[in-house]
Amino acid sequence: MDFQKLAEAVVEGNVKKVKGLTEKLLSEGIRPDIILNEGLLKGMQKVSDRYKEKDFYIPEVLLSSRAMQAGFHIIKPLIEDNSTSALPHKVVIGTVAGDLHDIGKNLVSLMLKSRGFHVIDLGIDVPPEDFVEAVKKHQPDILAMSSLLTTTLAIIPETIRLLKKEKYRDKVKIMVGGAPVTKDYARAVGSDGYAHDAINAVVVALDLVKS
Ligand code: B1M
Repeated sequence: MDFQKLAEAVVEGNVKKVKGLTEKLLSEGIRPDIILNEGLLKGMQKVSDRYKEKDFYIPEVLLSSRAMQAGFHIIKPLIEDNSTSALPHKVVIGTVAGDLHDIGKNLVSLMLKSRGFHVIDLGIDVPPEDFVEAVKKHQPDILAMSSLLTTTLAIIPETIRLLKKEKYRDKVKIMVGGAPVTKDYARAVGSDGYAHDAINAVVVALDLVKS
């Protein structure tokens, strides 16, 4: 099974193999979003599990991330080209201040683009002031914040407070996610939506722009 081989190549951190298998699957007519979910993401999930079990350490994780990104870069333009851009909706997205994790945020961004959202990505380590400035400047339908560290979770309510202070809270829907974020936390801090993964993020975003 090539999906399994691709996931294994991500786990091995084998850039060459990941590129080769991604291209092979594409040449067989497999849809890029399926390659992403069934191969690259499955591999990254295994890496996360092995890291949790202390079977993998940061250097291995970084090698796997690099291999995953190599496949991701091949399919990214295809997913973006396929996007209908039929939705007039805008999303400003970023990883909160103090947090440098961007693999999950990039996937959420890509999946949103693939469904036609116009995504403005502020990158990593984004302070509340920059989120608020971006909301003022781009007037998005959704502000999407990703946090992977419990130590940076508080940036989410801080940003919401600043939006309120600047009288912009009711002009934008807020969606949050990332490993330590839960539905209860999302509700407690006053966000409008929570998604546990990139696929679900699209469902939640579509729901938010409807309401
Ligand atoms: Co770090 N790290 N890391 N790390 N890292 C975690 C997050 C950790 C859980 C590992 C652990 O200890 N078990 C832990 C956080 C503990 C905590 O606070 N609860 C941790 C730590 C502690 C750290 C450092 C502090 C380590 C250190 O230096 N001592 C340090 C912090 C640096 C910083 O940010 N200031 C650090 C550094 C790093 C690397 C740089 C080495 C690397 C990041 C590389 C990069 O992102 N460019 C890294 C990695 C890779 C991980 C793990 C192993 C994997 C994260 C990942 O990319 N997963 C992670 C362990 C784990 O999660 N089990 C860990 C794959 C990705 C597809 O999943 O990011 O969860 P994820 O995204 C998902 C969903 O969460 C969701 O959709 C995504 C796709 O399905 N989602 C959203 C994410 N954002 C969303 C936003 C949404 C909706 C859904 O709406 C807005």
